[in-house]
Amino acid sequence: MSTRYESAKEIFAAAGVDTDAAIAKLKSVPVALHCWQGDDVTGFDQDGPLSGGIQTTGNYPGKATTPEELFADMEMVMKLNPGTKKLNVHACYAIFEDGEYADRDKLEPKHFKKWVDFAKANNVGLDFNPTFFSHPMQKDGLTLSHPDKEVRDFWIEHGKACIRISTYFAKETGIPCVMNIWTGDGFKDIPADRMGPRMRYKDSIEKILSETYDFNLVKPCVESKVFGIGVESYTVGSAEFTLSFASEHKEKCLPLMDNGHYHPTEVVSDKIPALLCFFPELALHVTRPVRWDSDHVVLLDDETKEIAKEIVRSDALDRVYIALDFFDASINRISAWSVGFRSLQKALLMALCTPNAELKSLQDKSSFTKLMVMQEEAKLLPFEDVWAKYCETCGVASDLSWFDEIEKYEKEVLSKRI
Ligand code: RNT
Ligand code: ZN
Repeated sequence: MSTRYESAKEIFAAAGVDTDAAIAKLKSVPVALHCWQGDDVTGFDQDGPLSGGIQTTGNYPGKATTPEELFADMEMVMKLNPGTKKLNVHACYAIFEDGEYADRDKLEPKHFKKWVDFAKANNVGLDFNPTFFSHPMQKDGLTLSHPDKEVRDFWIEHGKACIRISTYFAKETGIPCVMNIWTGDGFKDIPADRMGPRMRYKDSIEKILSETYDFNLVKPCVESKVFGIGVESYTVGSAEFTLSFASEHKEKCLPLMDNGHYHPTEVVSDKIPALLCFFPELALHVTRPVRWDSDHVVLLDDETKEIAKEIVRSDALDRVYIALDFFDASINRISAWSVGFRSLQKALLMALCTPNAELKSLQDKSSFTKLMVMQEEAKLLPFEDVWAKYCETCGVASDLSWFDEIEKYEKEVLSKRI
């Protein structure tokens, strides 16, 4: 294996790429692993179905139904896959002990102490999300933009509680906590007033952000969306709304782009360098939309590679917070997590192993013929050997034995769950 790597290293070096440096760099880049792939976005704070503009499909056996099961599954994913991880937790994953319960507006750091213990035990940071869905106070499909002040106030209190919990996460782990605000607020059919809900949404998010926090520790984000299931005609937090909001509040929040949330021919890869011209930092949800925001498992497809390339070429690995966001309930969930995590790692490593400086200089010289030739040539560089080396240095399998472990775990653990 190492002879193969030595040979690949020479080939890359001849193309102007230092593969050792690429491997070392990737190890310093955290990617957030979303807890909600483990249980189809169910959470622990309520018994109802997933509702409010998102949907999982599939009924594969073995999903986690308790915190202990979810922790065990996530530990397995972290162990099997290379790279630096962060855990991404939703507020509906609060862990209540001894029969206590707190509604979303009353959540406290103590309800997430087990998550902190789990993160510390695995030496990873934590990201957080208020949960504005799957709850009876989401009325008529609306939360922060509802015309009724009582509804809005409930969700504003939830948002503020989540900022306090995010501060707790950042202080406990010593790693900044990205806190993403996404709501499914919108209408199934044609609205009579498009601006009113947006003005209320703006005011509500501003009220949430009036909670005191240190922007070095807590990074609130606003995520846009084009449409949701059951809210096909109008989304309050549209792309223009969200981007304008983030731009007006640059000193206290970031824009977050989910690549399933745009019209089908728009690409987030192109939006990354556009936003980097104006925002010091931004956040991403990497997903795979199939015809709509279907949240399929991330693969090593063209757009995933382009997203990684744009971050690397913009020299923005420390300005872009990368998180995964998909939930497939039709296949083994640990495998889904692993394929998604590995795909993004591969895309980032490929981007770091691309002769970006040379390609850029061809563009700047307007040598477009050679640029096309070189870009095509770069696709055939022996990346597989660099990936194998990266996996080896991270202490994980680069061959399919990681999947053997998942099959074993399915047989011994998952299949015994009811
Ligand atoms: C939904 C958004 C949002 C959620 C998570 C669970 O369309 O992408 O980010 O997927 O908050
Ligand atoms: Zn998302």
